[in-house]
Amino acid sequence: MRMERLTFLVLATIVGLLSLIGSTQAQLKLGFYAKSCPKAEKIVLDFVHQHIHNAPSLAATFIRMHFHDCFVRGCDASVLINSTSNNQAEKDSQPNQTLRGFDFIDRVKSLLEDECPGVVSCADVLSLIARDTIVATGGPYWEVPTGRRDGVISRSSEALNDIPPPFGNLSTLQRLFANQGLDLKDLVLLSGAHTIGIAHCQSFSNRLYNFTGVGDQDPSLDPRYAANLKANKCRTPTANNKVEMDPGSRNTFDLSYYSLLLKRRGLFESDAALTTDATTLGLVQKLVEGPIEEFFAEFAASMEKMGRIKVKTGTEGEIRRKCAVVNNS
Ligand code: HEM
Ligand SMILES: *[C@@H]1O[C@H](CO)[C@@H](O)[C@H](O)[C@H]1NC(C)=O
Ligand SMILES: *[C@@H]1O[C@H](CO)[C@@H](O)[C@H](O)[C@H]1NC(C)=O
Ligand SMILES: *[C@@H]1O[C@H](CO)[C@@H](O)[C@H](O)[C@H]1NC(C)=O
Ligand SMILES: CC(=O)N[C@H]1CO[C@H](CO)[C@@H](O)[C@@H]1O
Repeated sequence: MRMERLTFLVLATIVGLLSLIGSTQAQLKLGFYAKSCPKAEKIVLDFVHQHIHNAPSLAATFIRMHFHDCFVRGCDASVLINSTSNNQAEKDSQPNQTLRGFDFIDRVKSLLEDECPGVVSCADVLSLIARDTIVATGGPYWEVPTGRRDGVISRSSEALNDIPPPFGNLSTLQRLFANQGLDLKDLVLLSGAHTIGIAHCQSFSNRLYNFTGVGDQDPSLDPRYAANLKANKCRTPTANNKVEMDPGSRNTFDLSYYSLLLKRRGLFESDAALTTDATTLGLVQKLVEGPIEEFFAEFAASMEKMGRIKVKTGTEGEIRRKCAVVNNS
């Protein structure tokens, strides 16, 4: 009897200790702030509803920013950190040159600091803003479980290594996505975000003017479309105007990005790459057939997966007071 009780106590203690260890490796969960800051998610959503109509094009920049954040050191708001005299941050790396909307995030964060100081992470704020602005502009909904914590490190060189370049071929894209635990299906679905927003000529002008270094054009780009770009927005190799990635429907989250790919009108080599492999081409062809609800549902699943990349939880990282600077800096 005694022996049994002792065994029970020992076992109970072990189970208790294990769950303690488990809690430091906490998971994201829906409504993480329900007790610690019950209004948090509503504050974000209300701000988005009040302000996004002034600048609906920000929805595109926020979903892109969320992607760039998650691909470098996980979704930890490292993309929001300013450079300092002795550190060049992700923000100041080549792939981030055209990110904007940082003040929008700062304003939401300061409302949250007023409500519950030091509770809501910048990483969660960015994840929620990305989702809420896309939904508010007519795009798909996805779940955003919360509980991410903020990183304290942000290096420009890592952004350059980890963020896929527009000139990447399929194997490069596959490798960079696999580094984040994402597969070819995620690649095809998440690239679908290029159904909204703009690019600058510099992101693809090599395809128009000097594809292999002999003044040639990328043969995988529809020559009529290339001619049109060269006659209008991208008149010289150094022109840097904005071009709609999905002409005529840059504000509408729809299937036209995928139909453009099949017409060889994807703007980047990375877009065109999705039709160079049987698996990804098959996925594109299936998505194009619709219905759009199917794309939205699958996109949502991939976004939620992306939002979980290498997140810091529990006692890792910190809750930054200002998103642009680490605490105690
Ligand atoms: C597959 C690899 C990807 C590559 C190589 C890539 C590359 C790029 C480039 C070069 C631009 C244009 C930047 C400029 O010239 O201003 C861009 C824009 C954009 N990207 Fe991607 N991207 C990729 C995946 C994604 C993903 C996963 C998302 C989001 C889920 C995304 C969302 C966007 C959006 C919304 C824009 C428009 C931004 C705006 O209007 O300001 N991209 N991307
Ligand atoms: C893809 O690009 C990488 C890096 O530029 C290159 O090493 C590789 O050979 C390319 N793969 C294919 C199949 O073209
Ligand atoms: C095309 O690229 C080659 C090799 O990089 C370079 O020498 C040449 O000056 C470029 N031509 C133009 C028109 O940019
Ligand atoms: C971060 O940098 C931006 C742009 O230089 C600046 O406007 C902002 O005030 C900085 N934020 C902080 C908290 O230092
Ligand atoms: C938004 C932002 O900080 N963009 C910077 C990205 O990096 C370049 C340098 O490569 C800076 O000039 C931009 O200001």
